[in-house]
Amino acid sequence: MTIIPQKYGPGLQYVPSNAPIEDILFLMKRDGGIVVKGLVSTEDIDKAHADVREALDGDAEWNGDFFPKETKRASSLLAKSSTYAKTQVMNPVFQAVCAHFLTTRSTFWWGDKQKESVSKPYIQSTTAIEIGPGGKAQPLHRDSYINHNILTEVSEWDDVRDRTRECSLGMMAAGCKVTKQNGGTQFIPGSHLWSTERGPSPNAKDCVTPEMDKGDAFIMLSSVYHGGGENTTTDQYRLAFATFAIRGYLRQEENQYLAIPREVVKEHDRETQQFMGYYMSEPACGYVEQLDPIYVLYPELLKDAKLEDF
Ligand SMILES: O=C(O)CCC(=O)C(=O)O
Ligand SMILES: [Fe+2]
Repeated sequence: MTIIPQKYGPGLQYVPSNAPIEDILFLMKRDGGIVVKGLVSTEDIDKAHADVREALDGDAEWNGDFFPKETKRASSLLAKSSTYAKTQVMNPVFQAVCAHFLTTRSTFWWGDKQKESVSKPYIQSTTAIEIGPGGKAQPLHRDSYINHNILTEVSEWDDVRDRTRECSLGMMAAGCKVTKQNGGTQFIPGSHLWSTERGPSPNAKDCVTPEMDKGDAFIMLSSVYHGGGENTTTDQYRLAFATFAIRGYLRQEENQYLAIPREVVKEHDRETQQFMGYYMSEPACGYVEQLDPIYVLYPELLKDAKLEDF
C-alpha cells in the first residue's frame, strides 16, 4: 500500500489489464474510478454487440430527464449474450474488484457462539447504452442512490472504517471508441468521499471523461458522481456495456429472477448463476423452501438436500 502512490501521478489513471489488482484497488479508493485498458477483446465486444443489437434497435424512447431521447438501451443482458456474461460479468478483474469492495463479513452472537457470515456480491444490473448524436448529458448522480446509501464526508479512504461504505460498483466497457465528444461517461474524481448532503450540486466543470478504445473499461464505485456525457457529434453512436454489482443482502436493481428465463439461466455456468442470485447470501437471504435457490434450477439434486442452520 505504501509504495503504490509513488508509481501513479494525480488524477484518473489508465492501467493495463494485467496491472496488479492492489494498484487497481488503491486507485479506486483514491479517485473513485479507473480505466483498465484492453479488459475485453474487440472480438468479444463485437460479438456481445451483435447479440444485443436487436434489443437496442427496438428500445422505446425515454420520457424523462435521466436519459436523453437519443439514447437507446438494452437490458437483461444475461438473457441475451453468453459472450457478455463470460467476458464482462465474469471477467476476473471485475470479479476481483467486486469481491474486494462488496463482500460483507459480519460476526454475531448466536447463543454462546460467535458466528461469522459472509455475503458475496451479485448482479445489480446489466445494460447496454448507446448515446446517439445530439444526446444531452445526463444529470450527474450517484448510482448508490438506488439503494439509499447515505454517506458521511471523509477526506480519504480508510480500509477499516470504509469496509461497508460502498453498496455497489459498476463497469462501463467501451463498445466503440469512446470520447468526450461522443458522450463518454463523465465523473468527478474523488466524489465518492463526499457526504450525501454536501452542496452545492455536483458540477460538470469538475468532471473528467475517461477516453477509451473499444474493449477498455471504466470501473467506478457507485458513490462517484457521474453521468453519460453530451454527444456533440452528428454521426457517432457511443456504445457502452454497463455492468453493476451489489452486496448480496441488498435488493437488485434489475430483477434477475424475472428478467432471465429459467431455461437461459440453466445455460450459464454455476458461477454465473450464483452471481445472478441463485445463491444464498449468508446467513439467510434468498432461500426457496428453506434451501439454497440452486435447487430450483436442479430439482434432481433435492434428494440429497438437507435443511440446516443458517
Ligand atoms: O451512459 C453512461 O455513460 C452512464 C449511464 C449511467 O450513469 C446510468 O445509467 O446510471
Ligand atoms: Fe449512473
